[in-house]
Amino acid sequence: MANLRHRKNWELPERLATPESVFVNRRQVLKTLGLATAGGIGAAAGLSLGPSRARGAANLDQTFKGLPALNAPRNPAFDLKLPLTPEQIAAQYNNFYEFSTEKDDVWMLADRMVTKPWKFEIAGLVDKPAVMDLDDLLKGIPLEERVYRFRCVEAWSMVVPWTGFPMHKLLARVGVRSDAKFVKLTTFMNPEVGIRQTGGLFFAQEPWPYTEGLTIEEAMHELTLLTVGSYGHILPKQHGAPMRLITPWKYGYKSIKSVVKLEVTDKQPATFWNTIAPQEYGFFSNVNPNVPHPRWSQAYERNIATRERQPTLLYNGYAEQVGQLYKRA
Ligand SMILES: Nc1nc2c(c(=O)[nH]1)N[C@H]1C(S)=C(S)[C@@H](COP(=O)(O)O)O[C@H]1N2
Ligand SMILES: [Mo]
Repeated sequence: MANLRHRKNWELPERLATPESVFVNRRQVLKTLGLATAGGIGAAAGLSLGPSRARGAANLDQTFKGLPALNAPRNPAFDLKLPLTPEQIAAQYNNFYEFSTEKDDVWMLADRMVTKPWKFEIAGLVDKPAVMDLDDLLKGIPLEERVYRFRCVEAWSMVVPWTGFPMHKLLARVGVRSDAKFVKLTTFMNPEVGIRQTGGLFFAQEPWPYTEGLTIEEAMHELTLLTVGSYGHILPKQHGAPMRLITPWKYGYKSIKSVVKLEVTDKQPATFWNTIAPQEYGFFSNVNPNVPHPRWSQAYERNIATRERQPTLLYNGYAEQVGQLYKRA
């Protein structure tokens, strides 16, 4: 199997779901083309894709230290008594396939994203559809900090203080119509920025832009957080600036980054991972230790900071809050 360079043996990447025929190791390809250099992906991408694409953060600290503070009060109802994952660990261990399939390259490559100004669209079955600047949208919505567990389907986990607001506040503002059944979220689409969105070359079958979805009941749930910050400041780009979703009881891929559109619909939306491999990545994707992924167990997870192996909790520890969403009458 190729592409194991950065992988610890306990990591089981989502990308292995990609059909073998379209899965090509990037470094291997660059090497074959004679483009891999000691400079790593920054240099390699620059050489292979043109000089403007060589630009990217050169220093991890610069990507998250000194970002504007948010000063939002921590909500005591969501203050876990768990050690936080140190920011410098979370900031260099990212899944953001618009930029790279390598977790430790994302912080460099996401630097090219321009996140201000940021146009945001609200569409579909709402009383007040709108296209507006994200800053205007955020006016008048109070922000709060919440410490949440985060669990990727690859069986790694972390604990992060996010800053944001529950999605139901925005939905109440725009007025959800009575025929609404789902919410669909979409990430930006711009292959000049998200250099893996080209759809041509190696990954033609990936359904860009990245999309995700929730039932309207899930979208209205108190835990569902539209997130604009982490660790007390605005979101670093690698975590999905300027605004992403966090649904802490679901596998991480539901927590879509750098969202440009929210659409209320009456049909279950197609989603990125569910389209690639529906048998592996269900629409609901609730964390459940008793439902193994077809290719690995979900009974345990590994904390990315402490490296401790711990039992997976039903709904990632949020069963009390979300359990009733999934009870059949
Ligand atoms: N647009 C977009 N959102 C995304 C992804 C992605 O590739 N693109 N990856 C998802 C996955 S698989 C995970 S585990 C989390 C990772 O979030 P983090 O890098 O902030 O820890 O983002 C999710 N949101
Ligand atoms: Mo993930």
